[in-house]
Amino acid sequence: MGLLGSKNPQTKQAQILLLGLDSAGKSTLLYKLKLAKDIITIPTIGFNVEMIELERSLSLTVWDVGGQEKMRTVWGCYCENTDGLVYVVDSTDKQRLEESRRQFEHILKNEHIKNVPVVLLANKQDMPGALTAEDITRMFKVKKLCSDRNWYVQPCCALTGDGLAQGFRKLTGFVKSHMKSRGDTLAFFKQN
Ligand SMILES: Nc1nc2c(ncn2[C@@H]2O[C@H](COP(=O)(O)OP(=O)(O)OP(=O)(O)O)[C@@H](O)[C@H]2O)c(=O)[nH]1
Ligand SMILES: [Mg+2]
Repeated sequence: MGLLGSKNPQTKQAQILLLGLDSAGKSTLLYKLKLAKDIITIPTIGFNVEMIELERSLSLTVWDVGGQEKMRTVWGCYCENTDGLVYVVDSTDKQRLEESRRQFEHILKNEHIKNVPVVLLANKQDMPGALTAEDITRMFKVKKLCSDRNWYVQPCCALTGDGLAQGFRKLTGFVKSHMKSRGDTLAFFKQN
């Protein structure tokens, strides 16, 4: 699984939390990114964790936590030390969109992920009638909820992989500047 870290000593490590309701497509997209393969998933009870290196300078340890109702109660336990949040939405599941939005709003209030950058993945874009990234941005009130942090909404399809690398690259950029500004603040406090 490669959790021991990158071979390159210059590579920084970031902890990424991957959340969203059950069946949003979290595990499918994680393994599509990791293995470039289609896998048949089963609902995640507990979590999966994988290391993904999209660029040499930053390695992402991605925590994919199950999204079933009983699992959502423990999402908060995974927030400590998180450097970036990826929130996956099933863009075809209009019935549970409000539930997904409420869970998103709730997790953003966790003090451990205050100011942590967010990428929302508007997944299942291959399906007819899927809501667009613009629809999800508006319906999730992302501008308002994420006014204290960097955010981006990326349309994607976990089955084909379309949009996944773009979404994670955007996150990587955000995470780097977040880690840098946090490092600068720590350095400031150490000096003063
Ligand atoms: N059509 C389509 N189906 C998808 C896509 N992504 C995932 N799926 C399907 O959605 C179902 C659920 O996917 P998972 O990856 O297991 O969902 P999950 O978010 O990990 O769910 P939990 O582990 O229960 O939280 C599977 O049948 C996937 O094949 C997509 O982009 N398009
Ligand atoms: Mg899963």
